[in-house]
Amino acid sequence: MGILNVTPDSFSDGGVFVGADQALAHARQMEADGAAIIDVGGESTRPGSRGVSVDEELSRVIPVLEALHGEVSVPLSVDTSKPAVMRAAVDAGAGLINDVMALRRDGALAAARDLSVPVCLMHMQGTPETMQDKPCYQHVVKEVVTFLLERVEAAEAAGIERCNLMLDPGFGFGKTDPHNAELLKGLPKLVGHGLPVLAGLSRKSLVGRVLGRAMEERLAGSVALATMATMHGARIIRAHDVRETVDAVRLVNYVMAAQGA
Ligand code: 9MG
Repeated sequence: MGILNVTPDSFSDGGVFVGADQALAHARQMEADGAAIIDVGGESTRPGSRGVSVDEELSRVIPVLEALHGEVSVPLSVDTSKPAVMRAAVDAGAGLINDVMALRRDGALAAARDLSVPVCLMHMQGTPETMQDKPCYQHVVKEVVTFLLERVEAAEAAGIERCNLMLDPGFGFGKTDPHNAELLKGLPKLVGHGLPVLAGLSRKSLVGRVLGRAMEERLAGSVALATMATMHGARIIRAHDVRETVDAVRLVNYVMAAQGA
């Protein structure tokens, strides 16, 4: 899943891809590099960020989805937790919803049910503005798995088909570095519940803090973590550096599938 942030303050793109033309060029490059999904987001969810209004988010995301629709052949995903944005985005060509709030906003379950597209349910403790203040868990893996299974139950109760759900532990969303490490080691416990698991570790603070790397120096660390997530069963890797990440995932898959010579 290639990341296409269309926010002026985005986590690592710094607003470079804000215009629809630049967004299309970047999406085409990610597709050529092997992305199977392009995830378009108009609201930053980096630690400390504040939300934007529905109108602001719509004005960022919809022109980009319209520009991409029919021009790239891989499915488009919309990274949003707002029901109105979900509805308009699917209307504009998005075929997947990536919700960092796991459909907890009012009206989000109903929107996802009506739209009948696949949804990624992500775990987050707190909100982006405050989530890194004091993340706290007794058993991070158990708590994240329990939360996600409860969201699956809520989604199914609302009429969303189980086959349309995927799960994401939300690396960096209300987690310390040790929490993120535990979650990555414990990923098979989430994978074991049978739904596809998405992992997003690309350029995250974990890489920066552990290795002492600035944002633009996190490629090797991000690919290492993507490799580990794939080996632990993640089926979708959300990444900025698509070509390098796809190479790593393809090699893991090759080695895992190889039979004894
Ligand atoms: C929008 N966004 C930022 N980081 C993410 C992650 O790790 N997973 C998902 N699903 N979305 C993310």
